[in-house]
Amino acid sequence: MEDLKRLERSLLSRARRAKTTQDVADLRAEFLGKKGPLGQALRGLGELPPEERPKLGERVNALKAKLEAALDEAKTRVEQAERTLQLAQGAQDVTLPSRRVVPGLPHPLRLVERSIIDAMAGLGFTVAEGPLVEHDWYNFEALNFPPDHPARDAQDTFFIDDKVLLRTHTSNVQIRTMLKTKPPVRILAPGMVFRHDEIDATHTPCFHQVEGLWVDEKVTFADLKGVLHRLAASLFGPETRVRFRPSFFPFTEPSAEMDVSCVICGGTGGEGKCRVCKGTGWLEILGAGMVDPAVLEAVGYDPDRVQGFAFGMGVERIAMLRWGIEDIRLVYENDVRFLEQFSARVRT
Ligand code: 2U9
Repeated sequence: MEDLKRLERSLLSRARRAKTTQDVADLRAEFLGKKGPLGQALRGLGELPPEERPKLGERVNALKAKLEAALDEAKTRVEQAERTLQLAQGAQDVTLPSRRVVPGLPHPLRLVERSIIDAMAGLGFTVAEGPLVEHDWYNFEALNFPPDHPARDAQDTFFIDDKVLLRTHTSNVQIRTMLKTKPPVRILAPGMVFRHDEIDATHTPCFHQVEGLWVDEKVTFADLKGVLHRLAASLFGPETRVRFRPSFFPFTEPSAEMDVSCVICGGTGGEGKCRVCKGTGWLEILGAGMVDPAVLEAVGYDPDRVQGFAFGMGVERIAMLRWGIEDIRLVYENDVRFLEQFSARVRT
């Protein structure tokens, strides 16, 4: 017992004097290892008279626990000391100017999408979203596409299987919205769409659209013209003039294409030489029309009670016209020298 007391005092004092994590690890191996003093003491139990063995065994185990606790404490202490020393040696100069933070910028496509939404929000349009992977019914059938329409061909549309495809326009969003809401409906459907196109200066297989839909009891073609003229003025400036030409879409009747006076030559055609409008003075920016009664019927609306107009435009096309971008691929290459041109960087 006396030996154990002495052993305890000496080992605890050595633990207290440990200076490094290595010291603590060495002491742990020395004290608690098989060949250490405790192991020896336990082995020595056999030589004692049987009645003394339990008491001594208990003492040795208690000492073992005490040493473990002392070594844990020593470990925490030296680790903290080592960390303090490290910090002092490699002290940070907090007055050193930091590296310039380069803030992100909105992508030009986002800027166009945002300006369309902002212009239309003032007229009561809200934004709706829907799936990019869609069933044929929401993308074609409900929109009055006949079964043999060329857009329904694998040449033009990415099919996942017979009936599931990547949406070719955002019109599936208006269909889904009308199915779950009663009229009136006044929504914008911005988002990504997919068409099986060869890549060139004006086509990519994935592009963006903003479509709009306004259905109510008395929405007329005059409303369509007024709303879309306002949108054009918001996007291209208050002087912008518009004209409507007849067109055809399966989902609208009558249908029209809207042109704006050229953003570059102001509609003069630049003596027939304007590079952007090819001398015509006009730029086609969107398609529109009165929603076909067959489409209203497909979503359970009564075409004798409600009517409305819809429109659609390509976001890339608007961006290219607005900034005179000649090749759509630039918009997807993510070259910062290109992207930085579309809004003033916040200087830090
Ligand atoms: C519903 C009913 C009608 C959306 C419309 C257009 C005309 C149109 C093109 C513009 C350029 C597509 O990106 S583009 O190639 N879009 O010309 N889109 S009317 O009509 C709808 C939509 C939903 C329920």
